[in-house]
Amino acid sequence: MKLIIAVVQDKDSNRLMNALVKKNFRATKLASTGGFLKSGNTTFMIGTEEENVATVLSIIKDHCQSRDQLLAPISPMGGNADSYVPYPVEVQVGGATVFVVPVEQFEQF
Ligand code: 2BA
Repeated sequence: MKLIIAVVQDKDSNRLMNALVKKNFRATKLASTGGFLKSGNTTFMIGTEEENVATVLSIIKDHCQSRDQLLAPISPMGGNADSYVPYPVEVQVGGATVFVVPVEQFEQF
C-alpha cells in the first residue's frame, strides 16, 4: 500500500475530492498553510494499493492547475524582518506537490 500526500490549491480541492470519490478512492482533506506564501492550501492523504498510484496521480494532474499568485509586501512590524519583501512578487504556484510514500501497516478499527 502507498500513501499519496498531495498539496494542492484550495481552489482545486473540491473538484479533486469529487473526482477521487467518483472513482472510489478514499481520501482525507486537511487544511494546510504554505511556508512561503503563508496562505492556505489543501493537503490530501490518499491511501491506495500500489497498482492504483498512477491512476490517482493522473486524477490529481487533471484536476489541479498551476496559477500565478502575487506575493504582496507585508510590513515586518511585529513579524519577522528576515522574510520582508518590500515589493510585490509574482510566483507560480504549482498545480500539486505530491509525495508517494510506502505504508508499513494499515489498520481500520
Ligand atoms: P508555499 O510554500 O506557500 O509556496 C508557494 C509557491 O511559492 C511555490 O509553489 C513556489 O512557486 C514558490 N516558492 C516557494 N518557496 C520559494 C522560495 N524559497 N523562493 C522562491 N519561490 C518559492 P509550489 O512549489 O508549487 O508549492 C506549492 C505549495 O506546496 C507550497 O506552498 C507548500 O505548501 C507545498 N510544498 C512545495 N514543496 C514542498 C516540499 N518540498 N515539502 C512540503 N511542502 C511543499
